Amino acid sequence: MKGKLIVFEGIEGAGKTTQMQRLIHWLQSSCFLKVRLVATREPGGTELGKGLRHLLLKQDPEELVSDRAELFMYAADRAQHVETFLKPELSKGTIVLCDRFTDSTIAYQGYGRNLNLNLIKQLNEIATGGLQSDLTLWLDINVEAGLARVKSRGECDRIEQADLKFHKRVQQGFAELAESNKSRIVRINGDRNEDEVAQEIQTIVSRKLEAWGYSNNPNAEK
Ligand code: T5A
Repeated sequence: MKGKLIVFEGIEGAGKTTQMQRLIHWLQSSCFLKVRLVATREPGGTELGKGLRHLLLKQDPEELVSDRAELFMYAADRAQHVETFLKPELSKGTIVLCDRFTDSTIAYQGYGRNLNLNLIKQLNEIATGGLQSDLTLWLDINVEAGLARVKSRGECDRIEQADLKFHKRVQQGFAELAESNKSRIVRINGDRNEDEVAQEIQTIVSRKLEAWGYSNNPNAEK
């Protein structure tokens, strides 16, 4: 793979979408990269995935989604995303910014829904064909604060409406993942204002890009 995969992770309302957009604008305006840059997300990074996202997040009091069905739908979304979007982009040398990836499944379906962690790791392996993020930015935020941010936007989706204990288990999942994957996952305190969080992300990402051989000189070739 010639490109790099940078993933944003965290609980509901952690600020991933906001910070990913800010990073894109900063990278584009700072002329850091002369290479192609794309943004995507899970679930919903492909046409098939958009349909799965709708099925996964809609509120339907008539039909409960079983935990295992939920797990397989996230895996199906990921398999399609990796095969038809992520791998082709990375093989072209693209820097891909992705809102959520494999750690979300471990945190939400593993810790949150209490499904078997080994089974989830195997499913992640099957869905990704072994593809891992090069850098994961974990926005760590107080659970109640994150849910309050989401609720202040209005209607909540099916997963946002799960009880507080569920979201606390998810948070614990991200904390344990970060602890055991220190070279890949970087913790960022998301309980600060947007500018402070964005500044730290820029510092981390620019150091990584330099370490990977990208130059912030607009005249330089990769
Ligand atoms: N899921 C996903 C699984 O269960 N398993 C999986 O394998 C995968 C891949 C995805 C759902 O699917 C689940 C997790 C999710 O429940 P989604 O809509 O993509 O659904 O959900 P989120 O990724 O959680 O999106 P959110 O929009 O809820 O959270 P974000 O993106 O972290 O937060 P953001 O940036 O939209 O900000 C939320 C609000 O807070 C404000 C923003 O303006 C916005 O209003 N905000 C701040 N306010 C104060 N201070 C700051 N620093 C702020 N930053 C943002």
